[in-house]
Amino acid sequence: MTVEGTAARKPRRSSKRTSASANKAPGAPGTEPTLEPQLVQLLTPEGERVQHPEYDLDLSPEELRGLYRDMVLTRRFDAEATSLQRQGELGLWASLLGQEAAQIGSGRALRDDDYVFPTYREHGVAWCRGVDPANLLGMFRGVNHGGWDPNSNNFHLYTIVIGSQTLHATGYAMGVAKDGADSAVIAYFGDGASSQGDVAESFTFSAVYNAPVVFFCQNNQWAISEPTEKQTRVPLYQRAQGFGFPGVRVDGNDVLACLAVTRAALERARRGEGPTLVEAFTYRMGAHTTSDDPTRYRLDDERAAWEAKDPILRLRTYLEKQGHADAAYFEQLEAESEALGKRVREAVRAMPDPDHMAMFDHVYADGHALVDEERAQFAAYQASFADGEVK
Ligand SMILES: Cc1ncc(C[n+]2csc(CCOP(=O)(O)OP(=O)(O)O)c2C)c(N)n1
Ligand SMILES: [Mg+2]
Repeated sequence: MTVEGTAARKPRRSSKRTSASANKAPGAPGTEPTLEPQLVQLLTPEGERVQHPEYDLDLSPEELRGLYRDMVLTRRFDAEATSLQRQGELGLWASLLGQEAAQIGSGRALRDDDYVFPTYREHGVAWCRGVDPANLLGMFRGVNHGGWDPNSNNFHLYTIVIGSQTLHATGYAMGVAKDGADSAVIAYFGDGASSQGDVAESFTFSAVYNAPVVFFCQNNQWAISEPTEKQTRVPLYQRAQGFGFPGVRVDGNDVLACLAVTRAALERARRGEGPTLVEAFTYRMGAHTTSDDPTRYRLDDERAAWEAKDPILRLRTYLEKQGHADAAYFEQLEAESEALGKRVREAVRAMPDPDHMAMFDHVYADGHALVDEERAQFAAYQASFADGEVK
């Protein structure tokens, strides 16, 4: 694993972030003596296949095209959801733009019997688990509290309380180990979440109990308007070392590397060797959510620098150079993308409004006096509109 020693790091005095500072070469002017590590990479931004001494992958042309298709369709779905929010069909959307490789690579490393605990941005992982993309939109439209049965796809409901799902994953993984099963658990979280106490606690427990869990941190460089340098003085993957398990930083825009690294971490968990922290070094190309305006806090040239590392483009370049995909393939995929967008759009518009009182259901399995009181109050309020007038 690519774990490096930690060295003292001078605090940054300025809260101003310069362009792509997290990516500066070690020793570059304006950077502190740094620990910036090598990323695990198997496919460069230019679409060149490179070797790594520890991680390898031997995929057929069909499997490579499959990863490409997953990323393209996920991006198309995501763009449709953003448009639907702009058209007033969704209340909010959290885009995954730029993070397709991290999600598809890690998602395709999973076995069906593995269990996933996502945040609210894991639309690509949901796709890999077979969750109908249209079902992801119900919560963002405000018509349900989730939209899918977690047990059907071993894909938990989206979790908004930052970092809390890492504890759920750890507890679940401890249960898996007690059952003697050889499946693994993966918890997704962000760079911002890494500052949460819940995440530190889950690291402690999973390490001590040797739980079969992979912590997959998508370091997309921003937690809303806070840059990663406000979350940590060391590269995030190095946190694992202090808890007693390995950490590895992977090029989060390289779908092949994300697949290889996550696969190895899952295998390690299955062998009973405990947790791994994977830091997928990537970039949130869009806004935090549709309620956010990133031009208020980050520079255009930072985005431009990351655009050159686009996860989809580099795989397309590789497929074309290898002769694994021709123009007809790309045209057919384009048509499939458009059909997916249309299907999702129609499905969202057809979603029935829920019974207002349903929001009180399932808050507690066995009911609760406070929820009963609130239900009664709300019913009385609703009744005051009975003939269209407030009484
Ligand atoms: C416990 C908690 N605190 C604060 C928030 C508000 N909040 C929502 S998203 C977010 C930033 C999360 O950043 P990161 O973990 O990097 O994930 P990203 O959104 O970049 O994928 C915050 C602070 C929350 N949802 N839950
Ligand atoms: Mg983030």
